[in-house]
Amino acid sequence: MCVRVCLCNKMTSIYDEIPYASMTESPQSFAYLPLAGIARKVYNKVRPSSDFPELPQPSTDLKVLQKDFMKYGYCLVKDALSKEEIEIAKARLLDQAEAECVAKVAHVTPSPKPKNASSTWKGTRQLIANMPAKGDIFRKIATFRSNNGDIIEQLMNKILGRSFLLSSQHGVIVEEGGGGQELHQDQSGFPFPHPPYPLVCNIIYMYTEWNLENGGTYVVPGSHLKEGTLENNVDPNNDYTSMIEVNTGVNSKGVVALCAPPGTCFVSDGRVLHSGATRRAPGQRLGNNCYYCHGRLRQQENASVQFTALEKADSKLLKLLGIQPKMPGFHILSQMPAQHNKIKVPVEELSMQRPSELKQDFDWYYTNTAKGFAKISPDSAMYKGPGESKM
Ligand SMILES: O=C(O)CCC(=O)C(=O)O
Ligand SMILES: [Fe+2]
Repeated sequence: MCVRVCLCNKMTSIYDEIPYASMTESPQSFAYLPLAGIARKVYNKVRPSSDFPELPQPSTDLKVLQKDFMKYGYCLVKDALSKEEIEIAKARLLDQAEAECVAKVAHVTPSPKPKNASSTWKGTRQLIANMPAKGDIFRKIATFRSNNGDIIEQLMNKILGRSFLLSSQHGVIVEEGGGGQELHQDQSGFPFPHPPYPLVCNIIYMYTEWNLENGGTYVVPGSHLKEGTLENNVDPNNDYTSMIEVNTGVNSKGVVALCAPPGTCFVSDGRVLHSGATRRAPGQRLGNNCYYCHGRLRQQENASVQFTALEKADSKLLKLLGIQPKMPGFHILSQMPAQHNKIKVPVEELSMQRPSELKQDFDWYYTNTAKGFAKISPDSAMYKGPGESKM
């Protein structure tokens, strides 16, 4: 006789309810990785990566780059940008950034001002979003046509497979006192457990020198894998304070600030722990991020809504944006998205040389993004109230 049926009608089984939503929204997800405040706590202990000659050095040797990437979760490509490309990128970035501030469509995040702030202290980090629409040099970088772009593209094909996409491309300007972030994984939006390979790969192109004083990116070298294995190391149940402060094995360096000359790019495994670092020196840290994702994932910037300079994109860029099919089986993406036509005045290439452009009634003014930035940085962002667009 079946005891379970006779004794109680309330017997439960694992098949009674669908549990998956609660698994992704519970302490398994990003917000619950216990990393908040750690970057601040170790601020005075961070050492420059140049103290450790065994850590990745800028290289163009594909064998060295692969080995560094596997062991430390990142590698540094030497002369990713030529000297001439750096100057062009810097000039376009600074012009676009200033024009966005004057037009009040800028993404500026200020940090709280410390009591002993120097006279040059600005404490801001400005993000210049949707870069493929904002200059030839940025399109060149995103499509691996810069100086050593071919080496970077070979790495990318090995890391994410040939169908990878450009998830977002943005410029970053860090002023003295700005740029600090919490330690994170770039693929942290994905619920745990993660698969045993990176889902995303962020590349940071350095237009100025990266070092401890200049706000060189903080990295925990080797934090992506359990030492000597291909198993993921980052897990919500880890004790991160002791991992970063006690430090054993490949993680013995704790948090380091990347040191590398202008023109270098940092190619990172989406699982390695890192963060933007507070710039301690006067002046600006200039660069841009190209954040690529696996071809089966949703992109961070929705190209069909935000990438509006389509006529300037060649076939290679359209494929990276997911607008033209990159691999067989993706033909569904080959039509122009309807949403694209709804934007009337997009924020594209703006310049201080063309002041009349800055007075347009940008759709951006009516977005939730504008609402957020106008609140924290009203000098460089304006909100005109809810409109149709919700970027
Ligand atoms: O700006 C940096 O150095 C790092 C930025 C970063 O990690 C991010 O935006 O995800
Ligand atoms: Fe990041």
